Amino acid sequence: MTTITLVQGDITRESVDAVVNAANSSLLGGGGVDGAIHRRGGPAILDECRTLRASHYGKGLPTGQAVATTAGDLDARWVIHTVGPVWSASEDRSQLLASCYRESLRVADELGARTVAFPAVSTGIYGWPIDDGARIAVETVRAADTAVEEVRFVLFDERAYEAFAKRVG
Ligand code: AR6
Repeated sequence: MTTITLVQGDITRESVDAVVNAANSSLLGGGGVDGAIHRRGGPAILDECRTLRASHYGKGLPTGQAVATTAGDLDARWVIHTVGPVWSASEDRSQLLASCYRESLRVADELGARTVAFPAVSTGIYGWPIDDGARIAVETVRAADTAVEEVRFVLFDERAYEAFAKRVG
């Protein structure tokens, strides 16, 4: 049974087994959560991302998939990088967003992670509306078959926190 908890704050400050990064397919960094994780986690994370690009992910990590690296200086054992879809008003990409949560939990299970912190994937730079992003996140985690004991959603601002609180109930 997975417990869902909600926290408002900066995901890079959390103590968990695995922190999920809202990455892009290059795996080489960016803004938002991605920028914060690489800043606070230090260069070891980028080193492993470069190694992944040079081996399994020559074309980058596809949208909806997830891959783990060290967490560097973060208070965690692993960072699980996932690539959310860019929001589109004309095309339904919900399955890709759900896949980010499912695949991240699958990777967490492979690692043996029991506590996992997630940001609200795609709801920042990628433009996904927060209410719908929260719905997909919570529904997907609830439906997941995983040994992860705690999924902690770490929401940056009050609006995002409230959107998740409404879904978790
Ligand atoms: N801790 C927790 N949540 C945060 C933090 C933080 N430190 N910083 C931002 N958020 P985003 P995306 C919230 O933009 O939409 C990057 O350039 C933010 O308010 O980080 O998936 C990547 O390299 C929002 O609710 O990720 C990609 O190119 C949520 O986290 C692209 O952005 C996700 O916002 C990915 O865009």
